[in-house]
Amino acid sequence: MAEKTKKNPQTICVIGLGYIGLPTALLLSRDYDVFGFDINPVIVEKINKKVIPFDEPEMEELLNSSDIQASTHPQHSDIFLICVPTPFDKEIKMADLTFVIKALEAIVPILKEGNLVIIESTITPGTCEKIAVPIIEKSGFKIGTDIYLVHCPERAIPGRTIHEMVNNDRIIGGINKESAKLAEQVYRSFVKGRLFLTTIRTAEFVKLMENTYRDVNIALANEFAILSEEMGINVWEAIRMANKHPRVNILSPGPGVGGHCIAVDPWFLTESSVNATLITTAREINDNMPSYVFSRVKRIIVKESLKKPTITIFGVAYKGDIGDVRETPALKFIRLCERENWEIKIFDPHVTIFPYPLLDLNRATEGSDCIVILTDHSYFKNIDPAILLMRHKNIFDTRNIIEKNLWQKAGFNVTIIGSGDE
Ligand code: SAJ
Repeated sequence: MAEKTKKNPQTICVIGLGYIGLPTALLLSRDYDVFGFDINPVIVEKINKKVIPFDEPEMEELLNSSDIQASTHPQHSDIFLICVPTPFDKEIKMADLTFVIKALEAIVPILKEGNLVIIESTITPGTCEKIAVPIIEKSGFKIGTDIYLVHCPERAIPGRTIHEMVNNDRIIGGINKESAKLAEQVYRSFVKGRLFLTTIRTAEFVKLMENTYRDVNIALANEFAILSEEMGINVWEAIRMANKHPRVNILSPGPGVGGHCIAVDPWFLTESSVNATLITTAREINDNMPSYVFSRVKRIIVKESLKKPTITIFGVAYKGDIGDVRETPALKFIRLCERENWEIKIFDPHVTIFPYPLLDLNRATEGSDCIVILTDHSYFKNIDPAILLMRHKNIFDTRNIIEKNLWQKAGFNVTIIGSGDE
């Protein structure tokens, strides 16, 4: 570790330099000497060469002005901050805590009395007490008196990560009050939002509640869209009207829920309980949306008698104006189209890496029979439909982002999910 030169004399080792760990490490490095540890040598090399491994507003400037050092090994420090991913085991619908466990095991040999260990990774309630404490105590130190332990779940939305890390309120759950108080000082160095201290198990639960709340509400919007189609009602107009009520705020329907959090975290609550029926149902509704979209597109294909159709997908990112494709609902939609032997062409102005070829706008639309909008990228709002050389002019919009009249004037048969006009 470099000689201590910062406002705060303590050193911090951030474990996991991904979407959360790296920006957090960079923010902390303004006041602390920060050391980054990641098992991926490519990420480590990039950081040490001042190359951002993924794009986020303000990240490049922060990295350039930071003196953070990264390595594939952990370093003796006063504070350890664990930001590794918690993948989801799809087969058994359970959190896979392997990375969190490995991160804890990696620091056990280098722990010193007085160290603070903070886990930011999303975990199932009880993980800190049942899994983290026994691992840490293998060091011979006692939790709560020799080593302090905290869970402080991350709360930053991709696309606004730095802004939210600085401005959002945070929940700090301590194994005891002393632990929470120590972590409070660390977060105070860069968080302008309020810091709320609670128990470690409550903090674990709160994180899952937040993402589950959003998932359930998106499922409700999706179910409203499906019902409105059955009833010949425009769901978008209906939601606008319902949201005029002072205590109603219905979210937007779409092609399903993606991202590494909302599409995953609710399952962490259902894994050990048979009583999470609403949460399970919401997950199933959202997971079924790509199939529902597929059935709607199929209806267009059949109605138009299109043989061997070519489908153009606008947007494979899991949400608008970002290039992140983790858990994207687009993948399931593509697989369903493939099973029908439809030709698929993809255009996404933000995504650079995807398991299927990405084309430019012209090549993706030339000779196509139907455009399907899966992501609400602002770019799609400004496309001039008159210049597209389609074989058949159909468009299905799952995000309600195009200007219907404009596309109709250009000769397109326009269908918007939940618009109830069929
Ligand atoms: N979506 C809809 N309709 C909506 C809103 C979202 O279909 O009305 C879809 C999006 O298109 C996307 C998915 O839901 O596929 C999730 O997107 P999101 O913007 O709701 O959330 P994430 O996954 O990008 O980030 C969430 C945030 N959690 C909450 O808002 C409660 C963020 O604050 C968390 O930090 C993040 O999860 C995380 O890392 O846990």
